[in-house]
Amino acid sequence: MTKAEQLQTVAILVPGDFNDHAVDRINHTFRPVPIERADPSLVTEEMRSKVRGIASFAGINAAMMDALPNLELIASFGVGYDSVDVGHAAAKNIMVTNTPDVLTEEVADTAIGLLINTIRDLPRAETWLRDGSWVRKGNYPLSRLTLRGRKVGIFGMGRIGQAVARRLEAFGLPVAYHNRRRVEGLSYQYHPTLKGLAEAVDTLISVAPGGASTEKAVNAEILSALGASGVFVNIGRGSTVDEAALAAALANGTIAAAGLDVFADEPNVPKALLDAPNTSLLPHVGSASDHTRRAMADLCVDNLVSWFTERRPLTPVPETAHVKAKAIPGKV
Ligand code: NAP
Ligand code: 8YV
Repeated sequence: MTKAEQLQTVAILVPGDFNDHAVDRINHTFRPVPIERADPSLVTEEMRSKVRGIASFAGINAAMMDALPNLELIASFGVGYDSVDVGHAAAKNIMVTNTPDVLTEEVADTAIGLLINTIRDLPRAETWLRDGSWVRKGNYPLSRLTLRGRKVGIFGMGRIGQAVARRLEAFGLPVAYHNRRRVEGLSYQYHPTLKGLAEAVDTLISVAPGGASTEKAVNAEILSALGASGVFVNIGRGSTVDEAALAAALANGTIAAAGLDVFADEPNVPKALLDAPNTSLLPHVGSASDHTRRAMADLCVDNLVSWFTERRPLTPVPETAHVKAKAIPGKV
């Protein structure tokens, strides 16, 4: 058998409604195994004995990994992988890959769009034009807020955070940041605590990953430190925010406005945030262009191809970078 013929025998589980381009490539390269969702109760005996890889948007928990004893690789679609139990994967010698870099500039563009929508009220101004208010009532009211004179803090100065910061430099705005560690070679002001950052700026952009270490990190104390002219933008993960505290801060004037692309329980958005006049909301579209989703799909599938031909991943997550592929005699 040629390598390509051998690859067509490798069973890859594809939960739910996956990216079309990724599905196309998996169908042509591997033996695709669709499943309604990543739920161990839906795993058949056939899947249990055959599946060696998963390509997934969705979270993969420990029970799902345990239901697939021959699982070698989880190729996660997206850079954030908080919904995959990577600790369990590492303990079971299962490799996890993600799709960094190829989406960085797109997500940074979206963050800037959301920031401007939030501050200058552009979505509501467009509605004013479209619903005839411009003709009936006259000019749209002046925006209460402006980007001019703002100081911006970035929570999560990684790949995307730095791409956002580069854009803000071009806007003439000073940038500071908080990470657990200072980033070598960056001249932006570093704050060792999120509270210190929030006190020093009036505009906080979160690009931090989800997970235990950031759970509800943006809470009432941080919002109060941001202050009454404060604007909060979240393009990272919804779990990093205490949404009840955010809704209260928006309602009582603790901060001025918020722009959110991500939510704690997607696609459900708390009514208080939907109803607030000072929010700008997007349905998790940070990377959602054909161009960028295709690049993510290619990297997701290239990880599968590399693992099952070269026996190494292209973009492993740090927690499983040490995992080595087992040699399977006579097989890819
Ligand atoms: P990255 O390069 O790994 O950057 C993450 C940054 O967050 C790092 O600088 C890291 O620095 C910091 N960080 C991590 N845990 C922290 C903690 N507990 N406290 C403070 N800082 C912490 O990742 P990226 O490629 O920029 O992506 C960032 C996140 O954006 C993803 O994980 C994902 O959740 C989100 N995202 C959203 C969309 C969207 O559509 N809205 C699209 C893509 C990505 P330290 O390790 O030094 O703390
Ligand atoms: C995707 C994202 O929408 O990469 C991420 O972490 O949040 C987005 O790019 C998501 O991963 C699709 O599943």
